[in-house]
Amino acid sequence: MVSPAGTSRQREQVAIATARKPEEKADIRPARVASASRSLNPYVVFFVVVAVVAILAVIIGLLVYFLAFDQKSSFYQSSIQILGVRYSNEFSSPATEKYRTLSGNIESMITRTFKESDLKNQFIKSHVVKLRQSGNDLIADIVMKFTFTRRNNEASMKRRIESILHQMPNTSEDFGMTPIQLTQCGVRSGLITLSGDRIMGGSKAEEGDWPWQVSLQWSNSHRCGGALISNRWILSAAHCFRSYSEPRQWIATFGTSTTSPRQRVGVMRILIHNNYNPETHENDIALVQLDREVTYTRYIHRVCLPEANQAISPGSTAYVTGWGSQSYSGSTVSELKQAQVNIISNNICNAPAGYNGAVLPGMLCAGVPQGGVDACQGDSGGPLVQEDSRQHWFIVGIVSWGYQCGLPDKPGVYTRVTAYRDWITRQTGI
Ligand code: 4AZ
Repeated sequence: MVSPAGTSRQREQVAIATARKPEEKADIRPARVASASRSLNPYVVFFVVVAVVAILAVIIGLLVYFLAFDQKSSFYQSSIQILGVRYSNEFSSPATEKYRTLSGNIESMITRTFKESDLKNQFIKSHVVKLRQSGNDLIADIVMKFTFTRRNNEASMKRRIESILHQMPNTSEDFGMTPIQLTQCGVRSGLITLSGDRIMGGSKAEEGDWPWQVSLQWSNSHRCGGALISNRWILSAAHCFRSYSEPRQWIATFGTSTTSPRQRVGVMRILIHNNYNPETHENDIALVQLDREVTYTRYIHRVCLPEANQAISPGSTAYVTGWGSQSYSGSTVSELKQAQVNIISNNICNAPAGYNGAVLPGMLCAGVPQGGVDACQGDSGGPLVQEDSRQHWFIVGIVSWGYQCGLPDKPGVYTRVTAYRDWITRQTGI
């Protein structure tokens, strides 16, 4: 039996034991305090909190961006039958008044319908690409532009667009609708910042304003301009290739800078008009076939070709673009330039003080009465373009010749593209 007091030896042991206890406690306590302060290091805690907050912010930011702001443009093509309008030949060319009026009405009707629908915020615009005949009926091929966020499902958007189109008045069912890549000619994508400055000392062209402009380079140096008329063909001047007819030595570059172009494509074939006459400059036209298809972008795109019978009115505005010199015998420039000129009738251009009869029917004059605004050396082969009332750009001239540059009564002379429209079709099928 052990009494509470115990023996003296027991007491001694107890005394030793109790005497040791404070020491044991002293051993343990500092160790505990040390491990607690390591796990709660304020710097580590701060770092962890900041990292978690930053990761959460990035995740929330990405979610908001993808759900709300990551918009993309989509183009849809459809065909609608216009009820109550019979097809006639006057609808066959976009240049006719009837075509323009009806297209404008159809576009307004589509715009009104979508602006009153639940896609009013997504609808951007519509455009009639073609009016055509189906039996006695008139069919309008249309393209519509929408912006959707990426989370919008393509198939469901298509269904919503289709159902809205079906509600349109005076139209019959559409004939299937497909998302498309924009392939229209003569449409500009950049901001339109035209000015009337000359090429000689003139204004810099903005990216996307003249997306059909091509630089034709021989041994990697700019020689002539050209205009993209399809993803394989460039329209240019015959005189550019007179002494330089080997296609493999040529390349075509796209974009406004010749030193850092957006695309470079090799040349496969050069077709010079058989009746090109260097003395009279007659038939100064050539076609350049690329060795691969150029990729259309908002900065690289084809220009429209005019109809053979399309009227080019004297006095109307046109633009000429190129990397040519800014004074006669000057050097070419590396950034594309633009100049606004006016069409001059062949009669006026052939006056004795002018070219005195040297301007032939397959040619076209453009300039300004007082001179100073003109194409010049290095602009040759490049396009002279005009805009129609529906903001489509047509190539009406090819820079060909002139007496020096920018002199009064000596405007630029261009190959008249309408006169060669059928030749172009025969050579290219376009
Ligand atoms: C040339 O030599 C040239 N002013 C081009 C255009 C004009 C004159 C000369 C028109 O390439």
